Amino acid sequence: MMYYGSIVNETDTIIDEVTMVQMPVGNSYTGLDQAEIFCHGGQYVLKQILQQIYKFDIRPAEPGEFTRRAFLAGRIDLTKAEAVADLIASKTEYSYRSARDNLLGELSQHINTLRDRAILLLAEIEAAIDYPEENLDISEKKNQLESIEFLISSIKELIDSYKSGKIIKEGFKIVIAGRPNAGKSSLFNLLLNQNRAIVTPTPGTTRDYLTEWIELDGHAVSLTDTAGLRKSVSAIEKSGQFYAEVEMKRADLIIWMADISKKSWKSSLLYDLEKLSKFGDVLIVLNKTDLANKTAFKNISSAIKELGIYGLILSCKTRSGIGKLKKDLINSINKNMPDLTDRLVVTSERHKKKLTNSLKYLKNAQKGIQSEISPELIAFELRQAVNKIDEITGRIYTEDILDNIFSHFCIGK
Ligand SMILES: Nc1nc2c(ncn2[C@@H]2O[C@H](COP(=O)(O)OP(=O)(O)OP(=O)(O)O)[C@@H](O)[C@H]2O)c(=O)[nH]1
Ligand SMILES: [Mg+2]
Repeated sequence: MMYYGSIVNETDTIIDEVTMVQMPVGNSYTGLDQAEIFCHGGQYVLKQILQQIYKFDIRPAEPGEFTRRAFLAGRIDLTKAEAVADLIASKTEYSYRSARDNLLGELSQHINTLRDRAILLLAEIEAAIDYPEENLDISEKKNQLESIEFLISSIKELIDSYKSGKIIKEGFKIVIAGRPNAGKSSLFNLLLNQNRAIVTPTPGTTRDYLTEWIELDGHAVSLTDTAGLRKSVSAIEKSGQFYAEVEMKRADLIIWMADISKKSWKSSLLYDLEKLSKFGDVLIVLNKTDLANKTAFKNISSAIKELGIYGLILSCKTRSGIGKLKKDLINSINKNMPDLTDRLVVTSERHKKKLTNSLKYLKNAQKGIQSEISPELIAFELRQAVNKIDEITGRIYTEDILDNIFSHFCIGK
């Protein structure tokens, strides 16, 4: 019910004309008795109304407290509460869709189905504890193994989906790296369509790393320009290089740029390729090809063959190769993002951790069933697996878990 009226101070002077809505237990966001006042915006009006309200036993909400109360009142489970924050933070169609689906309960439904299955199995195994004289027959053992295999593969599938889930939530991370002066900042600016990073002919221009968001084919991409990597440099540059390597480790894809106008580019690249093997996906880009004449160009092609690499030929100066580069980047993103239309994707690192823990216990239980160890021990492992699942939906929680989750919310949510 919406009411119209005024808010008055202690001397009955009207502070503001307002509307107010009252939401009873069970019909509010928090699930508790709740009221909302709609006053005119403006700092001073708000301050005066709050002053009146604080005279009662009322205080401002902590970050995420409304959602936390909704969880504690049993209106939503923890995955739905977390989805509220994800929905607010979502930047792209994909991240919006996955947050919305989780808010509507897709993840909790799926998790609860798995939980029911695990509880059923647990009950069967516990029954064997009560009747130790009865031996497990072969078909029972087969059924139990089938159940646990189903649970293991379902949970593995969820864990695997986090690779795409992380990209959905945090964007696809591309890091441009290479030796000094290779043209990294030039490429960064080109992809950004903006002169964001300083470009000069002096090697070692970029000292810090720079990150900006771009959109490629509807995907949110975070693009990072880094300091050139080389030996014997100043302390500032060394620090820049340290962060360059940290960023490279976190990248979903590294664009490694080589400057083919340097005489020794081939041997340098050969050396660098070995160092790059410890990182994930790398796209080798051969830059400054505008400086190569016909013979030099042939040499590049034969060098690519010799090194056994896929080298993208580029000139930041003439922009030749940029279209191809963008296509390659989009392919690389799509490779990491399978068709998500009808798939459940885990986007939360917390959920992934709990699932990984649960999987560990399920595997122990599986071994236990296979080797027919005492049912008490199998039941113990299985119960632990269920507990970990319950921590995802919040059937089991501690104040610490809640503090951690809700501290990331903003005030008023
Ligand atoms: N001819 C030619 N020059 C280029 C090309 N790309 C970059 N340059 C020039 O190469 C120099 C270095 O370019 P940057 O983009 O600053 O290189 P960087 O890799 O960021 O260098 P550091 O930050 O020092 O590691 C500048 O003078 C650029 O104008 C290219 O495709 N062709
Ligand atoms: Mg630079």
